[in-house]
Amino acid sequence: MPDAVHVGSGKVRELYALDDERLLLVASDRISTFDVVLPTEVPDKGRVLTGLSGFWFTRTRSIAPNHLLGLREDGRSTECRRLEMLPIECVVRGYLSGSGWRDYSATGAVCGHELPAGLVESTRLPEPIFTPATKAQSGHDENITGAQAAELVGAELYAEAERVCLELYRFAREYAAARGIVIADTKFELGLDGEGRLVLADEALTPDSSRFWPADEYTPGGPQPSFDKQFVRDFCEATGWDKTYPGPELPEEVVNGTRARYVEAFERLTGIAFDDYLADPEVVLR
Ligand code: Q0N
Repeated sequence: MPDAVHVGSGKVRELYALDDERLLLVASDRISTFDVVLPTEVPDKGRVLTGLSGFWFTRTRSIAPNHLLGLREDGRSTECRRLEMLPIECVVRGYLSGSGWRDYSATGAVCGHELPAGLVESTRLPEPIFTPATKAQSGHDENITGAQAAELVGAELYAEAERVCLELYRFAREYAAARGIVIADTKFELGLDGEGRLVLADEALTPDSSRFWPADEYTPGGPQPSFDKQFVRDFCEATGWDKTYPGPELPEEVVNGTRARYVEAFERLTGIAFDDYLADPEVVLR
């Protein structure tokens, strides 16, 4: 891409500057598990995530403005507005899992939210909670309290971020539940535009930025299978891999099964055939 300057890298995405006001967010087919990017790609994974984000951006515009300007023909590239990003990860949890479950088990609270005693892993919380985290440059994001997050971004902006993120999550989880997918939790990235408005950025409400669980298998009291990555996790566990770099190559049947799960999540949530998305990515924006 001769006209785009590379400005950032995530584990599976790349960010390019198109000009002073516009960025290009490109989702690769790379997949990570246990925090390691594997040497084998899952074909079309980046397109599924890009299409799903575009779908949600279009349907949540009345809750919050977002950075999306358009999708490219390749189906994996989002043209977006360049924002001033907030220095916090905006996590919403509707279920007790991952670091939320670990923190609750150790302290009875998650990011300062005191929860009832005796909750089991993966339980649905009485109300979704906003649990901000710091953006770690390398390694793991660290959960912080609302008070700490408010110090980083200011009390007014923090309160607005919490309100918007809870509303986005509630909307998406209800939508997804009706289509057989539990969105257990999700991470949003917010930024400010030139007028100081809070804007939803990055990818949103995808299986990479959220925990998706198959609703028909939901059983509180332990960890839940991942809607998208369970074949990968099971395979990796069975190899005896120590979960440090490099990870194992994935066999064809694991790649194919995983690709099918990503496509299934896309089709269930959007109601759009994935082939129709490939033919014209902007179908998700209508
Ligand atoms: C931005 N990140 C974090 C891609 C994902 N619209 C924007 N304006 C300014 N900055 C950003 C966005 C967006 N989206 C978001 N970093 C910069 C996630 N990145 C990490 C690199 O790969």
